Amino acid sequence: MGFNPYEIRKDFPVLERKINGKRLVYLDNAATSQKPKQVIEAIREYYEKYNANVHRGLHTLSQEASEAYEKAHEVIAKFINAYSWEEVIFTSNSTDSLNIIAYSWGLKNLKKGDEIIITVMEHHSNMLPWRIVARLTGAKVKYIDITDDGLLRYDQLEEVVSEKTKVIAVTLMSNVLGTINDVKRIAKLAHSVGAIIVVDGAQGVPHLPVNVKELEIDFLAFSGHKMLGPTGTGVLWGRKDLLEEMEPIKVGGGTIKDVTLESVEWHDLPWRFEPGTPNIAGGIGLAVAAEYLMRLGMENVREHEKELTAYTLKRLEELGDDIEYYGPRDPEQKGGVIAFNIKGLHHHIVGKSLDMFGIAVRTGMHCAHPLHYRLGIKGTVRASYYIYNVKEDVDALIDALKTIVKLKDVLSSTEVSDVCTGT
Ligand code: C6P
Repeated sequence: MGFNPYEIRKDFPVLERKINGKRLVYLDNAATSQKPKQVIEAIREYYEKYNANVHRGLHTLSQEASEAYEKAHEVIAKFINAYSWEEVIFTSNSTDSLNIIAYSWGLKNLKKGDEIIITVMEHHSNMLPWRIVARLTGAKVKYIDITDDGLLRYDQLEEVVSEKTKVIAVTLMSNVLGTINDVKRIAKLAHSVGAIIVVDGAQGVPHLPVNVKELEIDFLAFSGHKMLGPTGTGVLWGRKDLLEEMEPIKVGGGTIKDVTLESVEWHDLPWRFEPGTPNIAGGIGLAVAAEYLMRLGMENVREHEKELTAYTLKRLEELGDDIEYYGPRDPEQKGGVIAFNIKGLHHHIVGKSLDMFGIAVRTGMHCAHPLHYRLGIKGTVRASYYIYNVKEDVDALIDALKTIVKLKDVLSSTEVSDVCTGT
């Protein structure tokens, strides 16, 4: 399959929808992506033809479901170039994966005096678990700042890393700034002091080619639902030697080889970390999503989004002083995530107004409150791209923003509470 976003769009039934009488322009991909008909069909087929529990039955349906579910792990291993499918653990989302790493690895390996390094651009899901584990173990959390351009302060990171550092937890790509972090460089730094690196790939994995061997990282978390897969799917990848040393924190059915009243023998990888009946349909759907992306080629996905980002940044200039945007200006250093504000208008008012034009964006603090406080702002409007977005979507966004700017006086008198009840 060559990379043609206009052809790709045909696989996404939801894109045919009209919102407020306008063509749907879906620019909320960083929150969750749309699903192609191939994924929807795979889930439907599972439920219609071989729905059964996995690893718990000798009957045909259970065997078929188990085989498809196991194969799904192999597909994901291929997608990120893991050493083995046994290192691929299916979870419910990135948050779940990051919590498992922080608790399972952290509680066993951290103690008073140790240091955990994270960055101010982290999503709460790669910040709060570490803070709790630090509190439980007596370890200390240290934060790395960003530059005015929204890039990671590598100089500060190099200063802070020491023999006390036991883990560096960092996002591959910021869900607000779009900043792509050099995790290979950070991995080298971590390993130079005997620490591990945990990479939050929630935004990076769906949009960039990711090769865990090449990056030389230790753990990677990502969400299936942000990469064309079903909601309720996520992945935790970890180096086998590290996973083998870890105790599962969520235990019960499926996690054991044997249990007596006195002892327990954990199951092989990855099952020891997949307690209870898993999201079988979700896992099967996720593998189809990964296959779809592999057919497109992740280099092509990245290239396409880079073009859209460069085009957006250029066109945003037409809004002059009315717009303020955050994060790197160079599309080489940035994924397809553009967070901005229209001066004098609350972000929620802008977001709700864009919806009137059929344009779906996210507004608020995007589960990255400390980053917004660091930027000195209370929220942003965020447009984020994926494989089915086209230049016409960017044009629709810019045209709508121009109209919104023209209507600024009227819109600024709207009560924010009339359009939004949350943050
Ligand atoms: N960010 C956004 O709109 P979950 O929700 O568990 O699938 O992913 C959590 C997560 C972790 N790290 C990063 C960098 C993320 O962007 C996200 C999810 C969504 O920005 C929903 S808050």
